[in-house]
Amino acid sequence: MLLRHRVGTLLIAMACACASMVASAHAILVDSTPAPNGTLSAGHQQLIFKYNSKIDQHRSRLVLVKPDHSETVLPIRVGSKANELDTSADLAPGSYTVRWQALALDGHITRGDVPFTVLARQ
Ligand SMILES: [Cu+2]
Repeated sequence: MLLRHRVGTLLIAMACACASMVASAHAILVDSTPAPNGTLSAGHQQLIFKYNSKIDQHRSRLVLVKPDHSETVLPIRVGSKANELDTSADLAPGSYTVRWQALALDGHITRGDVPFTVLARQ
């Protein structure tokens, strides 16, 4: 009777630990270049999106929304850090957004927008 009770308690404790591990494996954007609402100079620029966990770079997506609202899928650089989506783009002055979609290793997809402004080179 006592043993059965202990096993039950142990299983509940393991389930909780597992659930919190899954929750923390979601890909959350922790840093980016450009920063949200930040600026970049016009020209060929590296764009870097850094997450709190490893992500599947082959099944994640970066879409650049240009000042005219047209959308371009940006090629994600293979071989970058496992917790980053890296790309580059030729940028003219104007208002842009990168629409990111990241697949974490737990199979969950998170999405977000990083709006930024490209300024003419001084
Ligand atoms: Cu998840």
